[in-house]
Amino acid sequence: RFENCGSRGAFIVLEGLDRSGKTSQSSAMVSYLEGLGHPTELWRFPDRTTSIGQMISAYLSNQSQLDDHTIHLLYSANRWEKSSLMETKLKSGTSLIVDRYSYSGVAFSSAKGLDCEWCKAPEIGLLAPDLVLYLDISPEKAAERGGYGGERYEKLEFQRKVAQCYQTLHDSSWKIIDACQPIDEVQKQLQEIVLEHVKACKNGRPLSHLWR
Ligand code: Z5A
Repeated sequence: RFENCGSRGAFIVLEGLDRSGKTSQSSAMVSYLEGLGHPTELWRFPDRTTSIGQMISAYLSNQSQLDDHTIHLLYSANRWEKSSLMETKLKSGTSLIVDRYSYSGVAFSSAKGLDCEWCKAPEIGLLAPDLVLYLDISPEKAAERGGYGGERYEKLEFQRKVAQCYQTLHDSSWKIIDACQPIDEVQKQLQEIVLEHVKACKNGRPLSHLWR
Protein backbone atom coordinates (compact mmCIF):
# COMPACT_ATOMS: atom_id res chain seq x y z
CA ARG A 1 0.00 0.00 0.00
CA PHE A 2 1.35 3.40 -0.96
CA GLU A 3 1.08 6.76 0.71
CA ASN A 4 1.78 10.11 -0.95
CA CYS A 5 3.96 12.37 1.16
CA GLY A 6 5.76 14.89 -1.05
CA SER A 7 9.44 15.57 -0.48
CA ARG A 8 10.81 13.28 2.20
CA GLY A 9 13.91 11.50 3.47
CA ALA A 10 14.94 8.08 2.17
CA PHE A 11 14.63 4.93 4.25
CA ILE A 12 17.66 2.78 3.59
CA VAL A 13 18.42 -0.53 5.30
CA LEU A 14 21.69 -2.42 5.45
CA GLU A 15 21.42 -6.16 5.91
CA GLY A 16 23.87 -9.04 5.94
CA LEU A 17 25.53 -11.65 8.08
CA ASP A 18 27.53 -10.78 11.16
CA ARG A 19 30.78 -9.02 10.27
CA SER A 20 29.61 -8.25 6.74
CA GLY A 21 30.44 -4.58 7.37
CA LYS A 22 26.99 -3.10 8.09
CA THR A 23 28.09 -0.98 11.03
CA SER A 24 31.19 0.41 9.28
CA GLN A 25 29.27 1.15 6.08
CA SER A 26 26.23 2.65 7.82
CA SER A 27 28.25 5.23 9.70
CA ALA A 28 30.35 6.08 6.63
CA MET A 29 27.10 6.58 4.69
CA VAL A 30 25.68 9.00 7.24
CA SER A 31 28.86 11.12 7.08
CA TYR A 32 28.77 11.07 3.30
CA LEU A 33 25.13 12.19 3.02
CA GLU A 34 25.50 14.79 5.78
CA GLY A 35 28.56 16.11 3.95
CA LEU A 36 26.41 16.62 0.85
CA GLY A 37 23.85 18.54 2.91
CA HIS A 38 21.20 15.80 3.21
CA PRO A 39 19.90 15.57 6.81
CA THR A 40 20.55 11.96 7.81
CA GLU A 41 20.41 9.81 10.94
CA LEU A 42 21.93 6.45 11.78
CA TRP A 43 19.51 3.96 13.34
CA ARG A 44 19.99 0.32 14.24
CA PHE A 45 17.87 -2.63 15.26
CA PRO A 46 17.69 -3.97 17.82
CA ASP A 47 17.50 -0.53 19.42
CA ARG A 48 18.97 -1.52 22.76
CA THR A 49 18.13 1.82 24.43
CA THR A 50 14.44 1.04 25.10
CA SER A 51 13.16 -1.32 27.80
CA ILE A 52 12.24 -3.90 25.14
CA GLY A 53 15.70 -3.38 23.62
CA GLN A 54 17.30 -4.11 26.98
CA MET A 55 15.45 -7.43 27.18
CA ILE A 56 16.77 -8.27 23.71
CA SER A 57 20.28 -7.24 24.69
CA ALA A 58 20.22 -9.48 27.78
CA TYR A 59 19.06 -12.38 25.59
CA LEU A 60 21.77 -11.77 22.96
CA SER A 61 24.51 -11.73 25.57
CA ASN A 62 23.15 -14.97 27.09
CA GLN A 63 22.14 -13.30 30.34
CA SER A 64 18.56 -14.47 29.83
CA GLN A 65 16.81 -17.33 28.06
CA LEU A 66 13.66 -16.82 25.98
CA ASP A 67 11.50 -19.03 23.82
CA ASP A 68 12.25 -18.47 20.08
CA HIS A 69 8.73 -17.12 19.42
CA THR A 70 8.97 -14.74 22.36
CA ILE A 71 12.27 -13.18 21.28
CA HIS A 72 10.97 -12.88 17.71
CA LEU A 73 7.98 -10.88 18.92
CA LEU A 74 10.24 -8.68 21.06
CA TYR A 75 12.38 -7.80 18.02
CA SER A 76 9.20 -6.96 16.17
CA ALA A 77 7.82 -4.88 19.07
CA ASN A 78 11.15 -3.03 19.13
CA ARG A 79 10.56 -1.95 15.51
CA TRP A 80 6.91 -1.05 16.14
CA GLU A 81 7.81 1.12 19.12
CA LYS A 82 10.07 3.18 16.85
CA SER A 83 7.83 3.22 13.78
CA SER A 84 5.91 6.45 14.32
CA LEU A 85 9.12 8.37 15.07
CA MET A 86 10.63 6.82 11.97
CA GLU A 87 7.72 8.03 9.85
CA THR A 88 7.86 11.53 11.37
CA LYS A 89 11.59 11.79 10.62
CA LEU A 90 11.18 10.63 7.04
CA LYS A 91 8.27 12.97 6.39
CA SER A 92 10.21 15.90 7.83
CA GLY A 93 12.94 15.29 5.25
CA THR A 94 15.51 13.31 7.26
CA SER A 95 16.96 10.23 5.60
CA LEU A 96 17.46 7.17 7.81
CA ILE A 97 20.30 4.73 7.37
CA VAL A 98 19.18 1.67 9.32
CA ASP A 99 21.55 -1.11 10.38
CA ARG A 100 19.31 -4.25 10.30
CA TYR A 101 15.49 -4.31 10.08
CA SER A 102 12.65 -6.79 9.57
CA TYR A 103 14.69 -8.97 7.20
CA SER A 104 17.09 -9.78 10.05
CA GLY A 105 14.04 -10.60 12.15
CA VAL A 106 12.67 -13.07 9.61
CA ALA A 107 16.04 -14.52 8.53
CA PHE A 108 17.36 -15.17 12.06
CA SER A 109 14.11 -16.58 13.44
CA SER A 110 13.42 -18.81 10.45
CA ALA A 111 17.05 -20.03 10.64
CA LYS A 112 16.08 -21.33 14.09
CA GLY A 113 13.29 -23.33 12.45
CA LEU A 114 10.28 -21.02 12.85
CA ASP A 115 7.88 -20.80 9.93
CA CYS A 116 8.82 -17.95 7.60
CA GLU A 117 5.22 -16.71 7.14
CA TRP A 118 4.67 -16.78 10.90
CA CYS A 119 7.84 -14.69 11.28
CA LYS A 120 6.62 -12.12 8.75
CA ALA A 121 3.15 -11.73 10.29
CA PRO A 122 3.99 -9.30 13.14
CA GLU A 123 6.03 -7.21 10.69
CA ILE A 124 3.12 -6.64 8.29
CA GLY A 125 2.35 -2.94 8.05
CA LEU A 126 5.72 -1.62 9.23
CA LEU A 127 7.19 0.99 6.90
CA ALA A 128 8.97 -0.61 3.98
CA PRO A 129 12.46 0.61 3.15
CA ASP A 130 13.08 2.36 -0.16
CA LEU A 131 16.24 0.34 -0.57
CA VAL A 132 17.82 -2.69 1.07
CA LEU A 133 21.58 -2.99 0.67
CA TYR A 134 22.59 -6.59 1.25
CA LEU A 135 26.28 -6.90 2.08
CA ASP A 136 27.06 -10.27 0.61
CA ILE A 137 29.78 -12.38 2.20
CA SER A 138 30.11 -16.10 2.83
CA PRO A 139 29.76 -17.18 6.45
CA GLU A 140 33.32 -18.58 6.31
CA LYS A 141 34.83 -15.29 5.08
CA ALA A 142 32.84 -13.30 7.63
CA ALA A 143 34.10 -15.52 10.45
CA GLU A 144 37.69 -14.81 9.35
CA ARG A 145 37.13 -11.13 10.20
CA GLY A 146 37.41 -12.03 13.86
CA GLY A 147 35.50 -11.15 16.96
CA TYR A 148 33.15 -14.18 16.69
CA GLY A 149 32.10 -15.99 19.82
CA GLY A 150 30.71 -13.28 22.09
CA GLU A 151 27.02 -13.23 21.27
CA ARG A 152 24.42 -15.91 20.90
CA TYR A 153 24.22 -16.25 17.09
CA GLU A 154 27.91 -16.02 16.31
CA LYS A 155 28.36 -19.62 15.25
CA LEU A 156 29.35 -20.61 11.72
CA GLU A 157 26.72 -23.31 11.26
CA PHE A 158 23.92 -20.96 12.32
CA GLN A 159 25.20 -18.16 10.09
CA ARG A 160 25.02 -20.58 7.12
CA LYS A 161 21.33 -21.12 7.80
CA VAL A 162 20.76 -17.37 8.16
CA ALA A 163 22.42 -16.81 4.76
CA GLN A 164 20.01 -19.32 3.17
CA CYS A 165 16.99 -17.65 4.78
CA TYR A 166 18.08 -14.20 3.59
CA GLN A 167 18.10 -15.55 0.03
CA THR A 168 14.38 -16.21 0.18
CA LEU A 169 13.64 -12.58 1.10
CA HIS A 170 15.18 -10.68 -1.83
CA ASP A 171 12.78 -8.49 -3.80
CA SER A 172 13.02 -5.53 -6.18
CA SER A 173 14.05 -3.15 -3.38
CA TRP A 174 17.26 -5.15 -2.77
CA LYS A 175 20.72 -4.48 -4.14
CA ILE A 176 23.34 -7.12 -3.50
CA ILE A 177 26.85 -5.79 -2.93
CA ASP A 178 30.00 -7.91 -2.83
CA ALA A 179 31.11 -7.24 0.75
CA CYS A 180 34.47 -8.98 0.25
CA GLN A 181 35.85 -6.02 -1.67
CA PRO A 182 38.03 -3.50 0.17
CA ILE A 183 36.02 -1.26 2.54
CA ASP A 184 36.53 1.86 0.37
CA GLU A 185 35.34 0.08 -2.75
CA VAL A 186 32.17 -1.17 -1.02
CA GLN A 187 31.59 2.34 0.27
CA LYS A 188 31.92 3.86 -3.22
CA GLN A 189 29.40 1.44 -4.70
CA LEU A 190 26.93 2.03 -1.89
CA GLN A 191 27.23 5.81 -2.20
CA GLU A 192 26.20 5.80 -5.87
CA ILE A 193 23.12 3.68 -5.25
CA VAL A 194 22.07 5.54 -2.11
CA LEU A 195 22.38 9.00 -3.61
CA GLU A 196 20.08 8.01 -6.44
CA HIS A 197 17.43 6.89 -3.91
CA VAL A 198 17.81 9.97 -1.72
CA LYS A 199 17.10 12.12 -4.77
CA ALA A 200 14.11 10.02 -5.82
CA CYS A 201 12.57 10.35 -2.35
CA LYS A 202 13.09 14.11 -2.38
CA ASN A 203 11.11 14.11 -5.61
CA GLY A 204 8.11 12.62 -3.82
CA ARG A 205 8.40 8.85 -4.13
CA PRO A 206 5.57 7.41 -1.98
CA LEU A 207 6.19 5.50 1.24
CA SER A 208 4.99 1.93 1.34
CA HIS A 209 4.45 -0.77 3.95
CA LEU A 210 5.90 -4.22 4.43
CA TRP A 211 4.42 -7.42 3.15
CA ARG A 212 0.91 -6.30 2.25
N1 Z5A B 1 18.61 -9.98 15.16
C1 Z5A B 1 17.52 -10.84 15.14
O1 Z5A B 1 17.66 -12.04 15.41
N2 Z5A B 1 16.30 -10.34 14.83
C2 Z5A B 1 16.10 -9.04 14.53
O2 Z5A B 1 14.97 -8.63 14.27
C3 Z5A B 1 17.25 -8.17 14.53
C4 Z5A B 1 18.47 -8.68 14.85
C5 Z5A B 1 17.07 -6.71 14.20
C6 Z5A B 1 22.23 -8.13 16.70
O3 Z5A B 1 23.48 -7.98 16.23
C7 Z5A B 1 21.81 -9.58 16.56
O4 Z5A B 1 20.40 -9.61 16.58
C8 Z5A B 1 22.21 -10.12 15.22
C9 Z5A B 1 20.93 -10.45 14.51
C10 Z5A B 1 19.92 -10.49 15.57
N3 Z5A B 1 22.89 -11.30 15.46
N4 Z5A B 1 23.86 -11.76 15.21
N5 Z5A B 1 24.70 -12.48 15.17
P1 Z5A B 1 24.09 -6.58 15.96
O5 Z5A B 1 23.44 -5.94 14.77
O6 Z5A B 1 24.12 -5.83 17.23
O7 Z5A B 1 25.55 -7.00 15.61
P2 Z5A B 1 26.10 -7.67 14.32
O8 Z5A B 1 25.22 -7.75 13.16
O9 Z5A B 1 26.65 -8.94 14.81
O10 Z5A B 1 27.10 -6.61 13.87
P3 Z5A B 1 28.60 -6.79 13.71
O11 Z5A B 1 29.16 -8.04 14.18
O12 Z5A B 1 29.11 -5.57 14.36
O13 Z5A B 1 28.83 -6.83 12.18
P4 Z5A B 1 28.73 -5.69 11.05
O14 Z5A B 1 28.11 -4.46 11.60
O15 Z5A B 1 28.11 -6.27 9.86
O16 Z5A B 1 30.24 -5.42 10.65
P5 Z5A B 1 31.29 -4.26 11.10
O17 Z5A B 1 31.24 -4.08 12.59
O18 Z5A B 1 31.14 -3.09 10.25
O19 Z5A B 1 32.61 -4.98 10.68
C11 Z5A B 1 33.07 -6.17 11.31
C12 Z5A B 1 34.61 -6.27 11.16
O20 Z5A B 1 34.95 -6.47 9.79
C13 Z5A B 1 35.37 -5.00 11.60
O21 Z5A B 1 36.59 -5.39 12.15
C14 Z5A B 1 35.58 -4.26 10.27
O22 Z5A B 1 36.70 -3.41 10.31
C15 Z5A B 1 35.79 -5.42 9.32
N6 Z5A B 1 35.36 -5.11 7.94
C16 Z5A B 1 34.22 -4.48 7.55
N7 Z5A B 1 34.18 -4.37 6.21
C17 Z5A B 1 35.31 -4.97 5.74
C18 Z5A B 1 35.82 -5.18 4.41
N8 Z5A B 1 35.15 -4.78 3.32
N9 Z5A B 1 36.99 -5.83 4.31
C19 Z5A B 1 37.66 -6.26 5.42
N10 Z5A B 1 37.24 -6.09 6.69
C20 Z5A B 1 36.06 -5.45 6.84
